[in-house]
Amino acid sequence: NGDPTPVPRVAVVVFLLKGRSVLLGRRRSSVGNATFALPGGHLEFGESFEECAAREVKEETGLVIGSSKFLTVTNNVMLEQPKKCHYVTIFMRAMVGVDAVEEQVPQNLEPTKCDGWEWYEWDHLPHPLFGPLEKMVKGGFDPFSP
Ligand code: 8DG
Ligand code: MG
Ligand code: MG
Repeated sequence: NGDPTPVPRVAVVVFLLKGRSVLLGRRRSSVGNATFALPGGHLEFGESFEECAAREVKEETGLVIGSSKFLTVTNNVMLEQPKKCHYVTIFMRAMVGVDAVEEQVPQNLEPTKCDGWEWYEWDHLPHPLFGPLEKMVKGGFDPFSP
């Protein structure tokens, strides 16, 4: 396509945990369309991972997270997508109802990018999951473990 030379980008995504559930939304995107993914987006110039996590969660779901912690990072080369891309993805974890306002309800603030946010039990995840997330789940990654 007519894009300039592609480069890897940095994404920050958030495992929002509530009990044994995690918040997922079905994507509307040229990358991972119709797959279930975490809230998150691109790291902006000058941001910390924590700032990016809080901003993206707020922009996409309206939820306010008090703080978040770094979990892991993965390298995601997605050349089979309609839009080829390469992301270094930072995974953060945050709780809702613990260090933030209790029982906040997620809103779908970007309906052109997402079908809506729902809590899913970790042991009964929906599918298909977005590739980078699928890879972690298959590898046995557990966002609940300390
Ligand atoms: P922005 O303009 O708000 O910064 O970007 P966005 O529209 O929110 O970007 P995004 O596609 O939601 O996230 C950026 C990239 O992060 C995405 O294209 C690929 C990577 N990514 C993963 N795993 C996940 C995930 O579980 N959820 C989200 N949202 N992005 C993910 O590698
Ligand atoms: Mg975003
Ligand atoms: Mg996003």
